[in-house]
Amino acid sequence: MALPLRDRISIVKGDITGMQVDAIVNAANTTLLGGGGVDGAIHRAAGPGLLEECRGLGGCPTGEARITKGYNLPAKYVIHTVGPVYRGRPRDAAALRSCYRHSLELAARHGVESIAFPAISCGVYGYPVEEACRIAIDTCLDFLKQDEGISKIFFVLFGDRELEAYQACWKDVAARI
Ligand code: AR6
Repeated sequence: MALPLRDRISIVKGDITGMQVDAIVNAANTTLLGGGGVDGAIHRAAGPGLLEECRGLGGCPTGEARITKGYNLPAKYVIHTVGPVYRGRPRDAAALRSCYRHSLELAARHGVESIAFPAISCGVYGYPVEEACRIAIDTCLDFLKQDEGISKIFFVLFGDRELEAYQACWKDVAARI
């Protein structure tokens, strides 16, 4: 039987590249050819095979997701998604929601049971973490309600500010489920 909904989401501090999960999500750009932030960290830890496979994907539009193998990472897969550059428009929120949904759909199609997300768009792309984490948590929770294949979602936060924002939001949401 599936875990209760509230036990299927965990918020942790750390480096996503070390996560022992079936899939980690990369906050990439539309080229999928690497960059700074979490994207750089994932490519460094995975090794050159990841960039090689990414070259064959031909990029990815904002709000969509693509899957590759994990190479030298503990995770079997990397799901690359492209978050919006934040400009405060309603379509930024829609694009961010779409990143989480597409990543989860792709994960489910590959039999992923555990998945870890970074704070997509909350670094270079400038999305305010207090707004982004609400979208992340709500979208993931909605997905878990209708899909029992993914048993566990981790939100892996690098900085204290992001961690505190996610924890506060999760406390609020979890009290109502
Ligand atoms: N583990 C977990 N989180 C991390 C790690 C890590 N190892 N490193 C950074 N973060 P960003 P974006 C956090 O800028 O805003 C890249 O160059 C970081 O503290 O990585 O979606 C891409 O190629 C922040 O909270 O991604 C794109 O061009 C969060 O990850 C662009 O940046 C996301 O920050 C994408 O920008």
